[in-house]
Amino acid sequence: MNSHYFEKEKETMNRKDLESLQLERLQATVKRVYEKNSVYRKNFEQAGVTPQDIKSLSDIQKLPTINKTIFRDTYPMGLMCVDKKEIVEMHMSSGSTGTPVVMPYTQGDLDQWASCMARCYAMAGALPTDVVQITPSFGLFNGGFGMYHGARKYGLFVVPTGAGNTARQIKLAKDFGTRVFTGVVSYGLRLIEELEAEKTSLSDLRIGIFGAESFSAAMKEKISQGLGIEVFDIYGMTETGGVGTLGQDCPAHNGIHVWEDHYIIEILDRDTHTPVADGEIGELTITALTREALPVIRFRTGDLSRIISRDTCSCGRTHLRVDQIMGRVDDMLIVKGVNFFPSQVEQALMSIPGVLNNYQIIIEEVNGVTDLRVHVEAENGVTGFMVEKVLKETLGFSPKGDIFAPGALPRQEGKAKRVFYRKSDGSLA
Ligand code: DLL
Repeated sequence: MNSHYFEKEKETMNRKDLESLQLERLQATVKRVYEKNSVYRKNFEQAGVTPQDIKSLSDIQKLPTINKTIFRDTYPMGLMCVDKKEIVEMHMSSGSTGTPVVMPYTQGDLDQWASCMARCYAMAGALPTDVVQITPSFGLFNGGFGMYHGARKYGLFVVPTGAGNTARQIKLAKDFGTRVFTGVVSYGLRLIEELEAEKTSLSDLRIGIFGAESFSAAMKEKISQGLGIEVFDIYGMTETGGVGTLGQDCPAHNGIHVWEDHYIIEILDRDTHTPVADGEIGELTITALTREALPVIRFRTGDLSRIISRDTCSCGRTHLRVDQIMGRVDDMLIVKGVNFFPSQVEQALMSIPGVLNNYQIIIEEVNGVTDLRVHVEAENGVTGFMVEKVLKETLGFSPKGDIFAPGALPRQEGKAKRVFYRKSDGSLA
């Protein structure tokens, strides 16, 4: 398979060399955080481990894991491992639990971010001469700026529209010949809606790079069909340094390549925090190997996935592949004794012909029992019964299904909220 690369030598490095590079970088990073940051040092001391104990890659398991809590406890920059004068930029997310997470960047960190992101553009087939339209917001959210830094490094012509004003996005895409479109997943859906309303299409568009939200295979297919383009699933988060730092799927579309020369990825059992076998689902846990200002060490992301393969991919890349993100440790829903993730509901809904892209999953109390109701936009002819039947096959119980006309459900800017709880006054929260 033909693939474009930004850093071919690193992206196709053989596994043995990749692993020795990882070990060398792991040892250096662990030593640095231990020496430079008292929070990290205390954490290591409590676990009874010192940098000298890291002699092989599997010794990473001796190190303590962390999660978002440590960011909250050390807000705003207590986890930083460099002097403040070295910081040139910061991004921040409130995270799904509302915990503020701050990521400071040195110039070296911005270069690392841009290189990871440039690899993603190249992997998606973008050419350095292409026009890229960047629609995630530019601000504290890392999406806009990350895609910008990477596009500049790769040499793309940037149309930095930021979020919203879809009619203007379409006009600019036509006027400037946008070939690569980037956004949060739900914005891909919004773009399709607006193109349909205007009865028009984007003839130059070829590549869509989307992420930041639950991204089922069915949703990916809808965006790909709706825009007539190849769609890529990009992954990253504030704590690892932003969009694209972790990786993306390649043209083989068989999992997300994780940039292993920059990050070590482990999949841990969500309860015991011990490694699970390849192929098993668990919590993605990340160690940053090349970040300067704030390298995370064994950061439990809360995202659930599994390792698909460590073998060389048909695209030529050797970096391992993980499955699309299946949900979050903390967003599992339990209704009528059944555990499930919102992404399973999405996948089931999207399999019904005529069902459109906007939906709400509503958890409500009916006669003192927790129940599930799904609101979904659909074309004429789709009935609530059809929705209930498909959901019953997926979940094993019958939720209520309500059909709404196209455009009737509320829209949000940025990441879409899909799960709601019905309050006692009937409103949704
Ligand atoms: O959402 C970074 C990003 C921006 C990724 C634009 C892709 C595109 P945060 O706001 O820190 O950063 O949120 C990170 O979003 O832990 C996942 O739960 C979720 N997420 C990110 N990418 C994907 C994806 C950005 N491709 C959190 N599929 C992560 C599913 C994703 N979930």
